[in-house]
Amino acid sequence: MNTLGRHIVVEFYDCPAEIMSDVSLIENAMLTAARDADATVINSTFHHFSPFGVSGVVVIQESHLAIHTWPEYGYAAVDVFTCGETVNPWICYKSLKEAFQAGYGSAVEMGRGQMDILEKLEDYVQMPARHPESKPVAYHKRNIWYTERGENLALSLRHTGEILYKEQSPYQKVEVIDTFAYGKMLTLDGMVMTTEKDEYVYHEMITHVAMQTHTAPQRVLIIGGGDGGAVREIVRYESLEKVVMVEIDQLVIDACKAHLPQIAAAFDHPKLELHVDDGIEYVKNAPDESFDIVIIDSTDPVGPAEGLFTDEFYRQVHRILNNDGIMIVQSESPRYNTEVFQEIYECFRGIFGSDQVHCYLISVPTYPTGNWSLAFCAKGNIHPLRNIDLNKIKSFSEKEGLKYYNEDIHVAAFALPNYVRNLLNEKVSR
Ligand code: SPD
Repeated sequence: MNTLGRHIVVEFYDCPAEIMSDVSLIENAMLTAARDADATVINSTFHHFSPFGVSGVVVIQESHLAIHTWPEYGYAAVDVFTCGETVNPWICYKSLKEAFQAGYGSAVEMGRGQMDILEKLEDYVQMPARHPESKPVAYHKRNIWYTERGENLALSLRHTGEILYKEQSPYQKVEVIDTFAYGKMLTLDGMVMTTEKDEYVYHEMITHVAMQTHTAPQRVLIIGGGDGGAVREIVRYESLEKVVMVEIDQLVIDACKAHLPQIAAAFDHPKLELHVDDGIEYVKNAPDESFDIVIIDSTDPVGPAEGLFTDEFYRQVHRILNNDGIMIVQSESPRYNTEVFQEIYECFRGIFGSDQVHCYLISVPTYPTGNWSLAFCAKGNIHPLRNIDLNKIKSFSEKEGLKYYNEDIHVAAFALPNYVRNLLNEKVSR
């Protein structure tokens, strides 16, 4: 066949799901396939669409290799297009079938650009050659993206392609990847939990707002928070007698100790009592009025954290709080998780009383929409804006060298835009 190029359209079936969702492995396999066929790689772009598959393209001097995977079906759709005499696309087919451990594969070949019917444009003399044989390629630019994908919105971060930690625990998939914009990042079941560069916003705000409002917190309980960021903030307080942390997943702790040591910085602190256990059970069995502050630093309400977003659980937390106790809950995004957001505030009010529940906002760029909320629920009459000493907060923030929390932020965080007030049906009474 006398054609400009050869295009093979390939199906790979029965591939292991772990391979079909491993963006680094797939990128490497595609690059190896290109090189096996003696193609010259120009660049590559790969995306991992967590929780689904991988898509990517390797641009070669002789055209391209492209892939889309469906891990849930063990399936990959691949196409390999090569121009010129030197590169045989079937070498790529063989190489990829092996790398993907495909049970079976099939392919059809099309000749592209039938020379018999193509006519060279006489007046197009300036056009550069499509694939100048001799031009050396200086470098191969990798472009690998991690994407947390929701139903209608996705957040992508470019990363190095090195997966620093990847384990399936009995509860979830735990990964640490190295992103260019936000440093090392912990993900659980494909959802971003924390990153080196913006973690301080969340961890300072989930802890200090309550710690500064309470007069002298001595006993603090953290449910979840396995990365250690909340503990690191709590142990800054001299009044603290003990902080109990109950994290269900040992692998989250291991991954963070190994790869995010500046977040997991206080696991050896003498005031920390660490339980690798189910937080729901721990709270159910804890004595009445045994904590000053309880912090629910959970994942989103899917998977192991689902039971933490229930009326029954919050009632138990209310029971174990001292009379002037405070519960802080990561309460999702009012913009993104609107339904859950409304439901849990309704629930908090039913348990703590309408005037005892206050929503405050933080800005976490690596969470969907960046617009995140925390709930301040007081068992007694403590109020996050009336019971604070701004000078004390100022000097604490300065002494500790905090990066986000200060006396102005404490107050400003409780200012809610109208759309959030409306979601909460908030009657403004300050
Ligand atoms: N969608 C992300 C919500 C994550 C909240 N918890 C993060 C844990 C950080 N310690």
